[in-house]
Amino acid sequence: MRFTATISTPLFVLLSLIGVSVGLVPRQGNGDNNTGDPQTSLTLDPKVIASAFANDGQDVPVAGQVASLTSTNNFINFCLTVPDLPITNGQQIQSGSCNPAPIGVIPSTEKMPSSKFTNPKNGDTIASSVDFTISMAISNLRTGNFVNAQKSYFAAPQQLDGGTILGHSHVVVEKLSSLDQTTPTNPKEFAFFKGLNAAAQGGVLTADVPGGLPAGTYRLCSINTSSNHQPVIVPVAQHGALDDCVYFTANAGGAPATNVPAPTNPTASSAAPTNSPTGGGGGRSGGGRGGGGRGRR
Ligand SMILES: [Cu+2]
Repeated sequence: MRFTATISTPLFVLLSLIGVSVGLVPRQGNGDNNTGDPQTSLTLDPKVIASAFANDGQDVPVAGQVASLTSTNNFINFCLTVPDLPITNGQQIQSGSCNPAPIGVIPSTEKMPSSKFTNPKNGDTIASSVDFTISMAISNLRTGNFVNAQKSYFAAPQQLDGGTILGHSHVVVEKLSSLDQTTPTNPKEFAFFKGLNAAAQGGVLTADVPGGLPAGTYRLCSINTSSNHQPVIVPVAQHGALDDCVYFTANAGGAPATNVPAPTNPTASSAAPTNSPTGGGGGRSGGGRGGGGRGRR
């Protein structure tokens, strides 16, 4: 770069001191796109513009359908429209934020994730306050991939490996008033939560629940996500559920839930504290057992 070479040392030092990087001196035209790395360029490459975003969709009206927001620049500056909100910036901001990362890579319909709990199964009754292991069969998710949940939450697009979404799962247990409860639950409250950081063994993910659960009725659901903890995204609107939920009871007379072996990966739990997939929250609410490490991850 001749420009750089001709800058005198004192000038270069001055530029550095005032925070001007020679590399960031604006270039004219589209030089960035021709010579620079498009993954570091601040210029939108026309090749990735989704031209259909300019259409609000109302040219094909459907009763009750609302107009889409439109954009001719992939919404790259969208968060400027909500100036009162901070940029998510990799954090789990409880008061709300605006996230600028694109959705990313979407698999084919042949690779849509699905999961099903194998323990407890729907309708099971397990022994209350006794250790048990949640297990869940999962397909079409390259598990074991999770990023730092405190620094990189929603901080990168969904990615695939060999056509399969890279990611991990989580399980959450919510206490219900009864198995046939019809009122919505409060997502801020749960009896147990765990990020399943380890890769599936034989297609099955597991989570130990030390001490088990107090007597009661519960809903157990999966949260299948990409590496950056965002819910998995699939190519079509009409698809089967990408997650599972089962309903079960814990009571003193319940059968010990021992129909699955203990996890074979001893790091499944120990990996979590510093890489807590969904971090905060904590399981201190809901089931009454709260606090402690349970639910923290
Ligand atoms: Cu996660």
